[in-house]
Amino acid sequence: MSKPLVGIIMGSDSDLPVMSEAVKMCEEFGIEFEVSIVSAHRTPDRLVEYSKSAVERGLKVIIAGAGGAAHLPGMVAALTPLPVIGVPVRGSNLEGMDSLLSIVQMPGGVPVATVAINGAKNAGILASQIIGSNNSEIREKISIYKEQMNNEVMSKVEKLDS
Ligand code: RP5
Repeated sequence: MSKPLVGIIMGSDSDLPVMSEAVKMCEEFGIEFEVSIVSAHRTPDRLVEYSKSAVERGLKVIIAGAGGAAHLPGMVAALTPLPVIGVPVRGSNLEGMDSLLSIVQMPGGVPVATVAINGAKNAGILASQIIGSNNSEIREKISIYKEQMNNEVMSKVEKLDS
């Protein structure tokens, strides 16, 4: 097994059902990844350690998901030069809007590529595309994935039109 290229982290194990969609996409494109719980508020020292060691451990992209006062993706982005993809996880009270706004509204200079509420699938695809920008085999898998999506929709169009 080679070293993980994508780090998939989340604030709580309660985020796992959502974040597992990112795991699935990394698996689909054959990308090595690691999954862990890192909480900005409950394990702040771990957050710093994880973010600061990410480059030397060989990670290329970090996907960070959190709900509520979702400070995890932004804090990771503040602590690493790697690209960070933020996943707002829908909590029980504010339908995920709290999480979305906590993640998306970053100050200039510290970007987090924010996907939709519970959009972990797209986070996994985007991370794969970033890895694929420097790897033709992965790029090819992404092209095939897009072609399959196109074909699925076109077969529905043809059925409706006939
Ligand atoms: C956030 O608080 C986590 O990312 C999670 O979405 C939310 C609730 O966490 P638990 O109370 O379920 O552990 O930090």
